[in-house]
Amino acid sequence: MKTGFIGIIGRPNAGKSTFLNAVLEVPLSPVSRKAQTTRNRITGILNRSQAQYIFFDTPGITGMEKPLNRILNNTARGTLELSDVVLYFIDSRNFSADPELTALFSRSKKPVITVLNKTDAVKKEGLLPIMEKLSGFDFIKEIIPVSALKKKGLERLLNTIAEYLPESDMLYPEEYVSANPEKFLIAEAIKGAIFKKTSKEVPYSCAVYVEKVEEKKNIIVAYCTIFTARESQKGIIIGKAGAMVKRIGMKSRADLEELFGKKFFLELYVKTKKNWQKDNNFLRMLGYIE
Ligand SMILES: Nc1nc2c(ncn2[C@@H]2O[C@H](COP(=O)(O)OP(=O)(O)OP(=O)(O)O)[C@@H](O)[C@H]2O)c(=O)[nH]1
Ligand SMILES: [Mg+2]
Repeated sequence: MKTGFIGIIGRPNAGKSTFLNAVLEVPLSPVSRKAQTTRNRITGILNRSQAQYIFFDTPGITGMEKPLNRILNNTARGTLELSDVVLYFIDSRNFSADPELTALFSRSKKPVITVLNKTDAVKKEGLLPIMEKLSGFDFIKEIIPVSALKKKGLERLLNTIAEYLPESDMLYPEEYVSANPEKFLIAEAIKGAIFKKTSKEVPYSCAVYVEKVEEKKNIIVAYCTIFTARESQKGIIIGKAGAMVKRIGMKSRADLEELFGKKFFLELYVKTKKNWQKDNNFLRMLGYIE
């Protein structure tokens, strides 16, 4: 059989996480309308009779070189090195030439499958100019149109990916959906809920730390802290009489129960950690840097 690593790389909001969740059929990786929802490398494992696919979902690569952006970009770049094949995710609704990404792919020498996503939202003719712009790159081995949202074209894409994976036995037991630790997945779910429920700069100013997880017979109990960069944002996260933090808790609990197939109880605390984005020790504690 085939087994290998697949890096999912692209600009923010291209639909990378939506794709991963669609093929895994569980809400593993947070999705939102906002750019930069994904902040760490997330591993998703899909088992099929012909192949074991080990996907890496990554933060969208941006040009802005703020400290946190640099870390997110490095996560995406580092993923290239680990991958057997790369999925170059494109939002077909608004593609423009991408010299930064194509240079990155060219240097990596990895085979690239270009995925034209969101085809449910564009006319077929709209794809031709994109294909033309990409035709000169010899590292692009295939171009496949899909709709991650409507789950169209995904089987064809999976079959194509398998052609580029090495012959190997499975690397993970069949029941694994992810290689990320439990604490990490819980933090991701909470961050995802914050992205869904809050607006403007607020979600970008939040970090989540999972202190303790207790696995009981019928329920998983997790003690977690949401850190905000400013005191005013703490008020927004808590909300009137705690309404917002309650909504965040309900949404993340629902996702986690679906993901783990078990009942969840989340104990959520909210604290301020001034300018945490610039605090290297804090970033290390959160796992953004090693
Ligand atoms: N119409 C349409 N919308 C899609 C499709 N795939 C994803 N989206 C939407 O695009 C938005 C971004 O999706 P994400 O999956 O979070 O994108 P991402 O590439 O992971 O974004 P970052 O993590 O920020 O880099 C969400 O609102 C999705 O619902 C698609 O095939 N069609
Ligand atoms: Mg994402």
